[in-house]
This record gives sequence, C-alpha cells and structure tokens, in this order.
Amino acid sequence: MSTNVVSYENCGGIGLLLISNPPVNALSTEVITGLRSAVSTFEAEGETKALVIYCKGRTFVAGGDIASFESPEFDTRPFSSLLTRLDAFQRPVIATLHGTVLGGGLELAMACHYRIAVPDARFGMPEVKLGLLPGSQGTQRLPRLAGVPLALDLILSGRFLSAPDALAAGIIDEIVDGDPLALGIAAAERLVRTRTPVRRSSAMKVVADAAATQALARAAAAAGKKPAYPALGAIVRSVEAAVMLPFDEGEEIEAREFDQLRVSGASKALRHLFFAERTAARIAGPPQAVGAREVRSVGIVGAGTMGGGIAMNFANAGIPVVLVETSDEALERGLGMVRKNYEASAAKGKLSAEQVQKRTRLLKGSLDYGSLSNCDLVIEAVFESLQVKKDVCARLGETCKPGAIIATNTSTLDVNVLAEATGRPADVVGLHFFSPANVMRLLEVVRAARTAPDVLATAMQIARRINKVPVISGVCYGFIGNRMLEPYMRETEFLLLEGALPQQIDAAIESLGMAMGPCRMSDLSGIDIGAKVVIGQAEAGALPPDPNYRVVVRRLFELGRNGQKAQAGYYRYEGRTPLPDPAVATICADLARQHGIVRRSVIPDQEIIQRLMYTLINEGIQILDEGISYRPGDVDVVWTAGYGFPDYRGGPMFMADQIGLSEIKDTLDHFGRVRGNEFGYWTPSNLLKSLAARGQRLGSWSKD
Ligand code: 3H9
Repeated sequence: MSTNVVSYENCGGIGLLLISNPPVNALSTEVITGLRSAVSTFEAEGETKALVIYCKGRTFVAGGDIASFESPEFDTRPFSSLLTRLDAFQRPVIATLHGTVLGGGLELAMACHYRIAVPDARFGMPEVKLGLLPGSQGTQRLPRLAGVPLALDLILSGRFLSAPDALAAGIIDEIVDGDPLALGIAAAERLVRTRTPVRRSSAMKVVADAAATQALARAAAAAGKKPAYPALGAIVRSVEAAVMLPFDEGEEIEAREFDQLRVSGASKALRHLFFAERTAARIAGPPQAVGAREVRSVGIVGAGTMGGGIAMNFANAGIPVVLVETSDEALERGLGMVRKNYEASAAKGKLSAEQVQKRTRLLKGSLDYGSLSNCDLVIEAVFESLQVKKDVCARLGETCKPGAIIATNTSTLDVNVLAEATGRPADVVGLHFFSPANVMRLLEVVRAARTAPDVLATAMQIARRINKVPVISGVCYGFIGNRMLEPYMRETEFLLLEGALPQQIDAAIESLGMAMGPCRMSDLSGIDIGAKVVIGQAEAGALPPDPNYRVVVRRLFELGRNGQKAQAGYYRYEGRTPLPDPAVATICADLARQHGIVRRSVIPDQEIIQRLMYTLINEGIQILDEGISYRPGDVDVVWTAGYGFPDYRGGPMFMADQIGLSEIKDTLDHFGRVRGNEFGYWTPSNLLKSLAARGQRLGSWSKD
C-alpha cells in the first residue's frame, strides 16, 4: 500500500510504515488518511509480527498540519481513533524517532508501544504557542508516561526536551545512534524474539500524589491570571481529567477543549503569527538573489550599548566579532558591559562558565579600522547623527574588502544617503536592531534603493543564524515600526494636552494587552531620545506645520525629565516603579493654555484606544500601500516581536481585520469631522478606503 505521503511494506514479517510529507512530516488530512489505510493493511496481515513507524527527511512528525486547522471541518477525532487502534494491537508497534518529535508527532509516538530515538532527537508539545492543547490524547498519555508535574510543565510551556531528558522522564524507551529504519527493525525483531509484552501508555496509571495535586493547583492559579490565553486553563482541565477519569473520558474532554480553542480568537491570532514569521523571512519582490555571500567574521563600529548588544548576537552564534572604537576607555567600557552581561547570564544558570569563555574569546576590540579589512560583514552602530554616520560609512567603503557587506544600524536616517556615502551602495543594507539588541527578537532589514539582491539574501540568512526574526522594510522615516509609532505618540501627547493623564492612557492601552502603554514606554526608552528625534525632524523641516505637534516630549526634555533613568518623565519613579506625578498634569495644563487647547474633564478610554490604535493601523496600511512593507503579516511580526503588541491579537493588521476595516475608516472620518483635519492626521490611506469599500480584508490582500 502506498500514497504520495505514506507507504507501507511488509519486510520479512515486519510491517514498515513510512511517512514522507516534507518539510516536517506534518499530519495533513492526506497523511492521516494514508496512516489509516496502512494500519488497516497491517491489521489484515495477521502474520506480520510487528509494525515500525518511521519518517523520511529531517524529522519525525513535527505535529498536526497547522494550516489544516483553519478548515471548519477540522476534527482531531479521526487521528485520535487511529492512535487508539495502534495502541490496541497485540503485536508490538515501534516508533523510531529523529529530528523534532512535536505535538501530534509525539502523540503518535506515545500511542506506539516502544519508542526508540537517535541521540539528537528533541521532544515537545508546542501546541500552547498556537493557543491550543495537544488534541489527540497527548494530555492523557504524557501524564501517564512522565508524571503530572513534568507533563504539565511541558504542555504549558511548549519547551523541548533532549533525548536523554526524555529517556530519564520515561517518554522514550531507548536512545541508539544510527539510521532510524535500521534501528526500528532491530528493535522490532528483538521485541518479537524476546516475546516482550506490549506496553500501552493508555493502560498506565497516572500517579496522583501530592506533587501532582500541587502542580495542578499551581498551574490553575497561573492560568487564572492569564485569561487572554484560554489554552492554559484548558490544559489544566484536561490534565486534571487524566488524573481523575478513565482514559477515554479524559480524551473526550481534551477533544472538546481542543474544538473550542481552535476557533478562539487567540489561537487564530497565534497561528497567523506562526506563518507570518516564516513568510516574513522570504524575500518578496524582484529581483531575487542567485545566492548569498558567506559571513564568517563580523566587525562592529561603535561599542556602545547597541554595538555591544549586537556583538553578543554574533558571538552567541559562534561567529568571531571585532569591535572598533575611538578610544581605549570607550572600548573597555563596551567590552566590559558585554562581559558583565555574560556573567549575569552565567549567574542565573543560563550559560555555563565554558560557554561564557567561548563567547568572550570570540570578541576582540580594536582602535584601528584596519582590523575590519578582513570582515565579511561590518555593522556601524555609532551615534545617530547623519554627519557622523556618513563619515563612518565613507571610511568603511574604503576599508572593507571587496564583497564585504556594510550595514547600518540607523533607526531614523536615510539608508540610501548612507549607502551612497560608502561609494559602494550595492554592498549596503540596513540592520535595525532593537534595544537591548542581545534580547529583542526583531530585526528590521532595510532594503535600500541599490542594495544588491545577494546582500539582502545574506542579511536575511544571517538574521536567522543569530536567532532573530527578520522583516524587510523599504527606506522611509522610521521604517515600519517607528513610523507607525509616530501617530500613536502624536495622539498620546494630544490627549495629554486635552486632559488625559499618563496613567489613564497607559491603562487603556495596556488593557488591550500591550506590554507597556506609550508613556511608560517613552520613559523607559528615554524622553531625551524621543525629544531629540522630534527636534531633529523639526530642524529638517519634516514635521507637519502644526505648532501643537509633540510639544509635551520637548517640554519634558527641557525640564530634564528624561524618563526612568532620571527618575522623572511622564511619571516619577521609585526605583523602577512608575508613580503618577501631579507635576506632569500641571505641565500639560500649562502647555494646553499656551497652545489654546481646550481641556476636558472626561476622556473616555474608548477614545484613547481608537485615537492611538486606529491611527497606528492607518499608518501601517499606508506603509503597505507604499510598498515599504510587503505584507500585512510582516507589519504584524514587527509589532509583536519588537513593540510588545499582544501576540494573542495577532498584530495591528490582523487586529484591524477583526475590528473591521470599514469601522476603522468610519472612525477616522468621524475624528476628522469633529477635530478638524488641517494636517491630514485623520485621512484614511487610499488602500484602507478601497479595501473598506470592497469589504475586503487585509488578510486576503497582496500587493501583486
Ligand atoms: C498539533 O500537533 C495538534 C495535535 O495535538 C493534534 C493534531 C491532530 N504544520 O519553522 P521552520 C512548515 S499542533 C504546517 O522554518 P525550522 C513551516 O511553515 C502542531 N507547517 O523550520 C515552514 O514552511 P515554509 C504542533 C509546518 O527547521 C517549514 O515547515 N507542532 C509545521 O526552523 C519549515 O519550518 C508545532 O507547533 C506544522 N506543524 O523548525 C511545531 N511545522 O518553508 C511547529 C513547520 O513554507 N513547527 N511547518 O515557510 C516548529 O516548531 C518548527 O517548524 C520546527 C522546524 C521545529 C518543526
């Protein structure tokens, strides 16, 4: 028997079932149908002594096919009943495991009687990251094999276990190095020869001891604090059912929970982001590169907080880095900060002493640009000033070897101008890291007008190597993220002038699930940083001719209220704790008086949310229309990976579809009418207007 994705053959009395569904052998409907038919063949061949299930390619089954969950007909039960059939065989069923054995893949393995794995196989139940739970008996079998505390930990966190840890936990039976098929056949022959009785995980008793009870109670309490993630509570209830109820009753509870989660907004949003992150890594738009350049060594100019953080990313990935500074003190300060960061990670047990040593050995400092001459990639991370950066770029253009890539970490300057300054613009790309650069996952990769296709391809590849989530942006002020932040900050300040308080604005925005409201965020990133950008824009004549525009941040800066580091900004601080500061209300009231702005005693939270979020969304749609960003999903990845946007809302573009594009357009029009639209703040982008008019969603829109 054989289909495109599943084949079965009888080899010397052993049934061999092969799954071959690249890239990760996900359980598509076709795979499940193929599995059922193969299992029926084995069932019918009464004389076949054992069944071996194995996979072709880089991994055993890495889970259910996430795309198939969108279908209204999707149901976990056909796969679950297949697992029940496997479990019930009197003849041994063996899973031989390699790669990442995840979700439905681990459920398949656990339904087999014997699990053998290669040493570098990894195991996990990552459904929670998709807002789901293991929906095919996983919440029932894992507690039986591994105990309730570990099962809960794995299913609630989605973390992976190594093969030795899985063996120690009782999830697998044996680790052997070799070809999965040969290993499976050898194990099958041994089990048959020794007449080893089959061991069914469904028949094992769950250990219901005090540790299990405590783990359940702790998990239930933690889930209760995160109502935005309904999967957490559903997981606890399903594992509890494994403890309290017979296997098949627990299985039914799990299936019902899965059905509800699958159609929940949170799971839809998280599934959207799963694919959006992977799609963002693909370069859209012509021309495509034929290949990438090799990056074996990296240079960084500027060993400040940014440069040091960027350097750590490369050292962590095993790539040697040279940091160039202008003085011994600056260099020592930068390298010292990196060393301190590594030591802090070691103290927390996140890195071994050996890892720290290996990484610090990869970092070298230099005062000489000449030491960059052999680097394959050089990133400038110097002070954010056009002249300073242009000078550095010009020097790099002369110093770097032919074929080396020159990257700028600017967050606001024109990458085209910097690229021309090097004298070799085809070699130049923007790499906009977010602070702290060694922690934040997002990397905006800025494609300048003359960036060579292979330079862009290399930037995307290197981003994945250093574990970043890359998103391509065209050249514009602020790229994708900071440009969308601009109307959001503008409305924040206008609302403060009209009488809202920082704590009210932050609370309204945080109620949506944003990690931080705009005022707390500005205090953390530095009022001086924000104000200098606005002042620079004003000097460049790039601000709207509105005398009221962003006056609050400039006044706070004048007053030295530079945010958390100054213990005063939009809030006053006790340590890192922000406390409401009546002085800020007074500052805003004075500014309002000077600028003739009428203050109101009540500003509804809904107005705050609409003015901040709808203008941000409108800017995102404008960015798509201009081709600065390729896809709505790319914008969502920027905001969820870099700006604390709640993943369970899927990002601003996904959220816009949930709200309804017509509703957003109509609300912008409404604000334009009641507030006036002299500066175009409320003008819906053309794309928003046309999508709303056609009743189309961003999710089904593409530039082509
Ligand atoms: C589940 O199992 C529910 C069950 O309880 C019940 C089921 C009946 N489906 O990440 P990569 C694609 S829920 C569909 O770049 P890596 C991915 O989109 C599932 N597609 O590679 C990409 O496609 P493209 C539980 C999938 O080496 C390509 O494969 N399982 C799936 O960095 C390569 O992916 C999970 O949540 C999938 N399940 O990492 C596992 N998985 O090339 C999710 C991958 O077109 N997957 N693709 O962009 C992962 O964590 C990683 O993909 C993995 C490989 C570690 C496997």
